[in-house]
Amino acid sequence: MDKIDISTSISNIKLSSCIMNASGALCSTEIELLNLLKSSSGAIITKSCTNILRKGNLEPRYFEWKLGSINSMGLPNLGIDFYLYFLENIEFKKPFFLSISGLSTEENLLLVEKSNAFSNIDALELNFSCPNINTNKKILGYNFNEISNLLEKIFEFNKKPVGIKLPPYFNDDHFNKISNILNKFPISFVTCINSIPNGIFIDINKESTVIRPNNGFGGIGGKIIKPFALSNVNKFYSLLRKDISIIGCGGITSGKDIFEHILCGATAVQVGTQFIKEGIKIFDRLKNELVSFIKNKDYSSINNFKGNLKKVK
Ligand code: RRO
Repeated sequence: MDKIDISTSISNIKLSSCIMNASGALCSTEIELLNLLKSSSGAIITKSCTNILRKGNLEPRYFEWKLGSINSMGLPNLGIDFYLYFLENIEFKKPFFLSISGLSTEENLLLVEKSNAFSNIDALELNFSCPNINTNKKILGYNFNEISNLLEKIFEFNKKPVGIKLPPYFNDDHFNKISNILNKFPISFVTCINSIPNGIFIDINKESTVIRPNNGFGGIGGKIIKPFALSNVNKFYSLLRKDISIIGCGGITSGKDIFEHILCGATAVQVGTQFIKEGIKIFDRLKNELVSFIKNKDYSSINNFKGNLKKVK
């Protein structure tokens, strides 16, 4: 049997498989992270963290149905020190990404500074797109001036590979503006997309919302958001510098979905809702499905078709 190569690299970080978890999905506690370390995911990313532990929003705060999920978790996490020290006495062989989500410029700078002192952290994913915090304020990813100022400050001292978790964008003006900013900084990757903000899901029997926080409004993930994830991956593939990798995230439930993300330009993919639904065995299943799909297409590596999406003429 010919070997199908689904390994990939982001900056100089090598992933044996291009499939990993999405931040927020079963990656908050020691047990969850140890499970991921043992799994066949190509890398691991943590739940977005803040400087101090947060309990998050009141429950119920997560709900899933056939086509997707809605959440308003409110950034529950164990605090950055837990994620930094958790790795200290553990032998591990795969890349470890730390997701950070400070609630102010000062906090973000502190989180970047702290993580720079830990050689076990391979890369940072700056979460600029949490839909459930300060819902009366703009999501950072939609505040272009603030992003520019924050990145300016971070790159005055940061030495780690940095990526940005972006919210979904829906018009060319936004795609162009954010791309122009990101292209000015030595970032290694973007991850797109975070959940689509301010959705609502209704329990028809109870005639009620299904999550408690924020009057039932929350971020939408899962199958239903795939067309928007793919469009964002593909737009950024054409607009960003070629040395900026794209991690596709949104709507992945099968090997075919991963193929589509890579065809749009993704270098790796993250799985959130379906990982929560299916558990840790998902990484073996997706890997097998992707390898079979690639083989049937007569390709031998993800690089044979990455970014080759054809457009109807
Ligand atoms: O914790 C959350 O409410 C949350 C975060 Br930080 C995020 O980035 N995306 C999301 O859907 N939920």
